[in-house]
Amino acid sequence: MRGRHLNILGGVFIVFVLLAWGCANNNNDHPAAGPAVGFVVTTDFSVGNLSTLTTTTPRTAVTNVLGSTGVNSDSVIRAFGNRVFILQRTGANSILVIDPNNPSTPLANYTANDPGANAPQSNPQDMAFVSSSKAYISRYELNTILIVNPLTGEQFGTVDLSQFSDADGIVEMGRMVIVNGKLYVALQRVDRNNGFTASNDSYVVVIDVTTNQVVDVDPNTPGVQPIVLKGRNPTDLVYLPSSDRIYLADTGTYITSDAFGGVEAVNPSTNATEGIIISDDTLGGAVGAFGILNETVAFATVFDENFDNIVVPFNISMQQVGAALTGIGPCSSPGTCYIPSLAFDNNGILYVPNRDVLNPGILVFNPSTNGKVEGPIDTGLPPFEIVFVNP
Ligand SMILES: [Ca+2]
Repeated sequence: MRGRHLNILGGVFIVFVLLAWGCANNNNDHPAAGPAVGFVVTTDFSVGNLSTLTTTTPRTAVTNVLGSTGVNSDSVIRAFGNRVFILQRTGANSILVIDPNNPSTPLANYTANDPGANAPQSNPQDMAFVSSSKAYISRYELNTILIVNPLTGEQFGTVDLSQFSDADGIVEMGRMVIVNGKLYVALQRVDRNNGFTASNDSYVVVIDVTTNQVVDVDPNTPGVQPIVLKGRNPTDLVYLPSSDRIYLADTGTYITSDAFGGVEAVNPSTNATEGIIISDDTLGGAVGAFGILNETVAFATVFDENFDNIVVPFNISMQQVGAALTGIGPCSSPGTCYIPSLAFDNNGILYVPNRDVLNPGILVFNPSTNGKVEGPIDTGLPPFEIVFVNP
């Protein structure tokens, strides 16, 4: 990817970068065996809604579950236990709590902003769940992580990360995961005064979920150190228990010839990065979102030379990349194929939300053959992100 796309796409590009945050493949994206149901947040970037999707052939969607109320057009979706959480980001700054057995009537809709009528917009990005009564919410416009009861929105204070900000004063926190009692938070540290460019080191900050204190990953150096990533601009993050590694999708600068993009591995047992294990050059372009099932079955969205998303399989053990999935395109016109996230259901089947302008819908792939099983499945508005829960 060349830097010229930054200029050509201008503000659209920035919106895409901000929207590209969400991805359903967190540590809770493949639930235990059972009749899982998919919950898809949809949007045309003007209005948003929720669809449900069955997970057995023929898969069928129930669209616009939230009726005329809908959701904020910039929303992502998470699941924990038997609840679904819709993070309404720019403009709404709130969390919608959904009962999978009665999704049309949300259980709660609470603010992700600080208390007070004049509190600034927080732009919630991700939730990490300690329990059904404690969760963390990362907030892109602030330097503090919010601690809440995820079901009610009761606030329990914040964790201040402002010491890790870059020159523009904001850390740009995004994806999070909890591993062995520690919360790992990706800080993009992009330069928001220059088009959100990845001109600084990006960090992963470690927080003890018992004390809510930042962990010093380098006690031999004065001060409190984060994990300094080798790559930049992490936009997705997945923890794999079998390898005990956190994998980060370093989108980098979109210029693949530099050293800042690809799949980076962090060891949570040592709180050290192992660097980029598969570069964006090898992937075929800047990486966007992950779907990682295990060390041999993994997929990434990649921006091709037209800034269209393709999906490539990769093998973490072998550090190899396979041929891009077929059956997704062709794009209706260059630059219109956008795949914001990837996810697996409880049977290890891959779901690809394809936002192509002419033919949007959920595409379903079997990772054992990489062949398309079904799709595009109409989700009403174009799909953005999907999670699976056992109602
Ligand atoms: Ca910044």
